[in-house]
Amino acid sequence: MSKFTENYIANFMNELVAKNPGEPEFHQAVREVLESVAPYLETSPYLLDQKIMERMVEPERVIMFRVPWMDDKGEIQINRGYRVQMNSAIGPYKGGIRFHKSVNLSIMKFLAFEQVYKNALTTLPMGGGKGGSDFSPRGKSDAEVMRFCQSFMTELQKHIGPDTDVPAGDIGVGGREVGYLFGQYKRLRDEWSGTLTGKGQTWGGSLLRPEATGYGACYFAQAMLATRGKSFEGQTVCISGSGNVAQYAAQKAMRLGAKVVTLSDSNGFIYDPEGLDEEKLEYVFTLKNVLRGRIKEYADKYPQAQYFADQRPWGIKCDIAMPCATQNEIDADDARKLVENGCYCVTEGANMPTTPEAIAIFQSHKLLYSPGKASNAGGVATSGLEMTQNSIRQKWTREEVDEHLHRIMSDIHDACIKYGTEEDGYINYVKGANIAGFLKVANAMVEQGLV
Ligand code: NDP
Ligand code: 2IT
Repeated sequence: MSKFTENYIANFMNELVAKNPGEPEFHQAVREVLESVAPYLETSPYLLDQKIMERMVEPERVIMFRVPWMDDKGEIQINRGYRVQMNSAIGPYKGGIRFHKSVNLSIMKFLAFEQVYKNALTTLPMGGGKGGSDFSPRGKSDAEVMRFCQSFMTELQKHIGPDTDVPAGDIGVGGREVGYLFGQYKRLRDEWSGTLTGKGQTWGGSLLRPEATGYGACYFAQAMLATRGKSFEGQTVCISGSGNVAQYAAQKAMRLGAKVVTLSDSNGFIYDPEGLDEEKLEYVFTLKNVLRGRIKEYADKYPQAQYFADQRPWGIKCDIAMPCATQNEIDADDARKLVENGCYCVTEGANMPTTPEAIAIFQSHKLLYSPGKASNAGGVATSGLEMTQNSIRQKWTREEVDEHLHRIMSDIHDACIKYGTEEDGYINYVKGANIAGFLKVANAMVEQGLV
């Protein structure tokens, strides 16, 4: 790295931290992009003069609002709602909504920032945004979740629309929540439009949207593995999380011939040395999506599996790791364990699950390592396909959607190779994804003038 680039990054980060204090996740996400993009900027004084990176880290708009609701006991509850509309250069703001007790402005901004580059990589015309609340649906009744969603949407609906901003799911927001949010939106606006994605199959949802993030991550992993003449066949896979992304990553990896041996939640993980099969996975779907239970119960049902409380799955020997739970869930110690145990491919289903120190370990050991903004883009891409279907008032078949999804993941992989291949032939997927996403958005911003 040249002295110029080093100074540029240092000054940029000092200003960013001073201007956005107390937002460590946002700082982390920006630094990662900046480290990829700054050397490129040095060769492009025009983009430097245009202050494109400085503009990109300033959200176009941040909406923060009170969400009052009443619980089943008649007690008043107050949560905080957010929508960060980060960048609309290449299309309407697009990105999920997260309901989790840890949600704060830093997490919203890091997710919205990553979403801008991810959406650009999908090849579809979508800008980047993210929203959510510090409300946790866990342990709440359906009626409480509905009342919360209705209160949340009563405010949010003022700021979104099919050509303005199109939210979807993320942690804590699945089919049930999208349903309640959409119902309230439709009632207040008196319009039926594709303003949310991840909708139900009978009311505008795209086939394969529930599966898309996990499946897309596996398609991306297939492309990564193919660069080394490998495939999922016969490989042992560790997956974290047991929600939407983890469930479908497990299903696809398994169907591609892999042995999936772990799943987790925020209380611990299960290790099934025999691997998941269709029946066990069906149980996980029911346990998590219908009974809303905990992954611990898997080990009660299948005694050959072990449950490890308060631990993450990265100490289990595997060939391929797919973090599909949350940010910063693989730290340097976890990374060292994975490398020591022979893991050679890490494909992120979650957003920013690997700390910078852990990424450095993977890359120095030349692992196949892909950042979420590349490998989990299948979810938002299929949301984009849902928007298209809603606009043209059609519903595509599963095969049609799957074909688009395959093509998009393969195009993202090609973009990573184009911008991320290093002199020794190693594909730096972080660099490739960041530069490819950045260039598309940067050029659109330049062409649209100083807005
Ligand atoms: P879900 O709510 O369906 O599942 C989340 C899973 O992760 C649960 O098993 C949850 O366990 C676990 N988890 C959540 N927070 C933590 C935590 N702090 N520590 C440990 N485990 C945790 O969410 P999704 O599957 O949709 O999302 C998972 C990841 O994928 C997130 O990073 C999300 O941003 C990303 N993503 C999601 C997409 C989508 O289409 N849904 C698209 C692209 C990325 P518990 O029940 O204990 O909370
Ligand atoms: O992080 C993500 O890409 C998502 N949560 C999906 C967003 C979307 O609009 O489908």
